[in-house]
Amino acid sequence: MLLTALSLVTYLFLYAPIIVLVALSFNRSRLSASWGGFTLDWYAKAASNPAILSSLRNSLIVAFATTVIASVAATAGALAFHRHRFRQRGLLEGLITIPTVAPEIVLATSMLLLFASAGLRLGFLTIILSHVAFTLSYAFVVVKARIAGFDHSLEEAAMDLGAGPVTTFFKVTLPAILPAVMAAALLVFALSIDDYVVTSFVAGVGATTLPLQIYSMVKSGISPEINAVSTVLLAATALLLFAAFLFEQGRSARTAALPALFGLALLGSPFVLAGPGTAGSQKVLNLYIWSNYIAPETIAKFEARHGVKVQVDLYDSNEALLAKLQAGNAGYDIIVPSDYSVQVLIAQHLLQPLDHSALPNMRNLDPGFLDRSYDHGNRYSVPYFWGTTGIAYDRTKVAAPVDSWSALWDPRYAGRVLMLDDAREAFGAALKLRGRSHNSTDPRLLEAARDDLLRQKALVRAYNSTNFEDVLLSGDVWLAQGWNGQFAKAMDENPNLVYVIPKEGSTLFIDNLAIPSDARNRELAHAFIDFTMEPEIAAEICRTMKYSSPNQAAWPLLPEAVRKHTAVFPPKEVLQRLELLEDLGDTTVLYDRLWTEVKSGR
Ligand code: N2P
Repeated sequence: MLLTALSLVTYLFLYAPIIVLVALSFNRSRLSASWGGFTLDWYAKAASNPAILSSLRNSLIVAFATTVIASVAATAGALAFHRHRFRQRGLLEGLITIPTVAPEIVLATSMLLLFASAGLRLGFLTIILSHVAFTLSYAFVVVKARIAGFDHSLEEAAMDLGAGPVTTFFKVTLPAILPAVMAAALLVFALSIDDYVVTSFVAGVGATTLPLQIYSMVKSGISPEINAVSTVLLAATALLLFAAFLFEQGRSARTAALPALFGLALLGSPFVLAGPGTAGSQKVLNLYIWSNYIAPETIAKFEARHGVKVQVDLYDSNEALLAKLQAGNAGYDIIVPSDYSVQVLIAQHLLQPLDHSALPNMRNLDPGFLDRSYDHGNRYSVPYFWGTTGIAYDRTKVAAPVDSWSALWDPRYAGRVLMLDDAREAFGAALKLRGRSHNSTDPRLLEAARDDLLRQKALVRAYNSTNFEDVLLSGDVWLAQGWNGQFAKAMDENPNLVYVIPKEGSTLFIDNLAIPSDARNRELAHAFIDFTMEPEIAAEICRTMKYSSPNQAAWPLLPEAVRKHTAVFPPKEVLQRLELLEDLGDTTVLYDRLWTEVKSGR
């Protein structure tokens, strides 16, 4: 009795999340909290989403290539071990299987390092190579187990009767071990199609696979569309693995192939639904930009005008951007570094000089944002957005008006505080509260700031630089450190939200468009930069994202509500309290270390 109950609970524990996911994929309501009736709409929507389709296509290309290479290699290897006795056989066999137990994150890091040092550009090739590397061992184990009982004398008999080695292989050996090879192939396919960790390291641009696409969509909120895609992926992998199991059990090829065919058909079905014309060989501009920094409609305008495709990848911190570029071969054509990161990238020769003659719309920019210390003469960068870091709070929940960073350390708000997941901004707040500059480099002072942040941690509900404004809107937190544009949007949704720049001062940021030194589409990149500086486009970008526009020709085109929004364009006296973050050189390492201590400490 007890045992039955325990097993029930265990199964529920294992499968409840999946059941919820599948159920929600059929939920008419967008909100996961309420059931709005049955619908297949989310499946239709997912099947007509070009980003999902192209990532699925990429995943299928990778999985097929990986399957062929890994199965052939694993079969050859397994046969070799089966046939020949040689010294160190046990050791060598062990070495092949180690990747099945090695931590995936280690495999991922080492592949990335290897590719970077070999100068390989990240893309399809690197994904396929890595997938082969980690699936090969699984395939080897499966084939080897199955051919253990394979009788060598059959091959000898065939040879004796005059068959050459090739004929013997195809007429005798292969048919005998085929079930094992099929089982291995299906396993490899299933492993490859849903891999995230390794792929995220070695993907580069233009080769986004389905799992990467799903994750990047989740970052901007879980939509039922994702539930639908995940359900399809889940069903397809389950069918493939079931087929692999049947092959391994030695069921007839027909029985075993059936679920496999169903699984593959499921993965192919979106293309049938979407009809022809989704594939294309257009030119692609690879844009790496902050999340919440450009609207799809703006991208669509550029694509239509130039007949190109813009592939957008998102990040949420300068450190993530720098890491990606420093790893090399990222393949982006345009990036959007903040002030101090422009300085770092120039020093490391990771940017290429801009051709000002291809950027006539630069004349629309407010000269106050040009020729700044991080890039004199704007040789490498042009301002795209500027903005502020501040605190937004819900005045129905936070009684006293907030005017200081100390509010984020106030025990009354325990569990209701959100901080940016950003070393420079979090330390910036702590340093300002101590009356010091957020560009301080004194180790003693920084350690004190770390202790402040550790103390604050008991009150912090979340560190979040992605959708901090949503967390505030949902009521999960009452006060949040964050960037002005997303807060300005949230304030339009909830008039009880207030945005303040603390009296101790805060960050002014200027985020810039720049072209990495290894960018391939130099000309198109310039066209894009110039496009964003057209008055109408700059106005659209500012109106939709609510970060502050450095484009003075766009200001008259902005709706009054945006022009007068104090969170978007702060008054002069507030501006005086702001300063830019600067590149701190060697001290950056110290910030990294202390920030890790804050995040991992208690
Ligand atoms: C957009 C973040 C604003 C950029 N999500 C801060 N430099």
